[in-house]
Amino acid sequence: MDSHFQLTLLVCQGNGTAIAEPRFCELNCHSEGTAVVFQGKRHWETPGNTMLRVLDAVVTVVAASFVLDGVLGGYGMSMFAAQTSPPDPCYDENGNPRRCIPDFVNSAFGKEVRASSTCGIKTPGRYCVVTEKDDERNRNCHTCDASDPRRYHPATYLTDLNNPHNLTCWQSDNYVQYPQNVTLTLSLGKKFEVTYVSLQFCSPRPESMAIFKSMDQGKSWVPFQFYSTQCRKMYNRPSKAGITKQNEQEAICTDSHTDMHPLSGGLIAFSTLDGRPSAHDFDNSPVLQDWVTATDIKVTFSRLHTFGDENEDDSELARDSYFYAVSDLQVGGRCKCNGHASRCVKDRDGNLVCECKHNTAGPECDRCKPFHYDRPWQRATAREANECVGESLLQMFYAVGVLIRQLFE
Ligand SMILES: [Ca+2]
Repeated sequence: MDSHFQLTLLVCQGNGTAIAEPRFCELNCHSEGTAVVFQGKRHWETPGNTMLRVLDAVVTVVAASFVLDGVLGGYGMSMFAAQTSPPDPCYDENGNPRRCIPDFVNSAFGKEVRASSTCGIKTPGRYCVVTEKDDERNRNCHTCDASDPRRYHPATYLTDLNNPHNLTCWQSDNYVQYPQNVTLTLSLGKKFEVTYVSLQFCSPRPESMAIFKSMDQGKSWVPFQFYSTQCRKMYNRPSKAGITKQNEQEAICTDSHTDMHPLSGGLIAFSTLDGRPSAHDFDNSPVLQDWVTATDIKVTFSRLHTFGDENEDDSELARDSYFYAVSDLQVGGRCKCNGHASRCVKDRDGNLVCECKHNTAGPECDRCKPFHYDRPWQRATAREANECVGESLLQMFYAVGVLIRQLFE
């Protein structure tokens, strides 16, 4: 069978619902009976009587035989031969399945981020930008106002097009200081394999912050990485703990990238596989495959850097100088399809799903399609496509279907 042809078997269940999507043949189920329509011609119909359930099964087999007839060289062949499509990355030039993966993308781009605090929403407010020149500190104050687009700093600015010449920054309320925090939460829409999470700051970088991930649409969260000048005190973790084969799925805390300088433009970039021993053998590391998998990302800003002047006489001016501001939040990775799809698409309900090949199914191609259970599902590797197979069952359907048709013709 040419593997370029997507074969869809139509099975009518006893309750009158069709499972599997019509493609080459249409199986209509209704309360009175069941019909097989192939290429616009009605080939078989069951009456509405007590034998319906039995006939459903017969019709199913006949439907399968019609479909297979076409695929295995019958009258459908000319139609299929005319359907030439561009090369599919999931199959080689000989039609053999091979591993395929979606493109690497910034999966945060254009997505909505929920910020627990954004300046100017409750009321227009002053904020002051600190600059330093020759040991002298200056504060230039502005207004953040949600009702004025020129003075607003909404969360949409976190994931808009990042133009280095015209930075757009999200900004929190002033002085949301420890133990209060500010969070940014982002849903990726489905499981992704995340390679990095990065933030470019318009304010100084936080003194302490954490990155979390969820694998269940935000129901539960696990830490990805901590940044703090005081790891033990803030997050009860040692600073720069080593990662071994035994704790590859643990978040670590580091004091790097926590300096208050630069006062603007600083970057924090967390690479999910960096320093993890099995990273070079990712194909064979279920632990790391799990570690990089996320449906949602949350960033928690736990503590602001200050110059220590927030409690002095002019503390109001100082406090208006301390806030979190970020120009770009990126989540670099690939739509997770387990090596069985080369792209993700929106389904009928608008949900992002893998376009599964290799006879697989599910949002992450994480199971075998119906009738392809001849061996257990497996993730594809660089060497093996590990496609789902079930041809023996199809051949059996075909043989039985032809036999039944001969009996009734
Ligand atoms: Ca921006």
